[in-house]
Amino acid sequence: MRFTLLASAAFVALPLVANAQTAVFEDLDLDSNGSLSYAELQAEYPEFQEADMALIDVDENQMVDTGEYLNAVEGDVIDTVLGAEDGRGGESN
Ligand SMILES: [Ca+2]
Ligand SMILES: [Ca+2]
Repeated sequence: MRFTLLASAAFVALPLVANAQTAVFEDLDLDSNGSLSYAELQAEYPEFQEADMALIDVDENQMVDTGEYLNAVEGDVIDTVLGAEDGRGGESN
């Protein structure tokens, strides 16, 4: 019984991670237009530079859509750009 519960937890874990990231995306999307502008990213991550957009904005339309954001998260691009996984609500500086 215990093994069954563990296996079930493993199966639901991945979708939950994706859902959590999608929730973060929606949180960042201040005007709810389905994509993140540089201003919206910078509002959440003050250390985010305009040049960093090129690392995330794969199709170079100056907007980060859900797929680009999830790719950046999964590829640790966000972590690399921001220098920390937990970049939210930093009190330094
Ligand atoms: Ca937006
Ligand atoms: Ca884009």
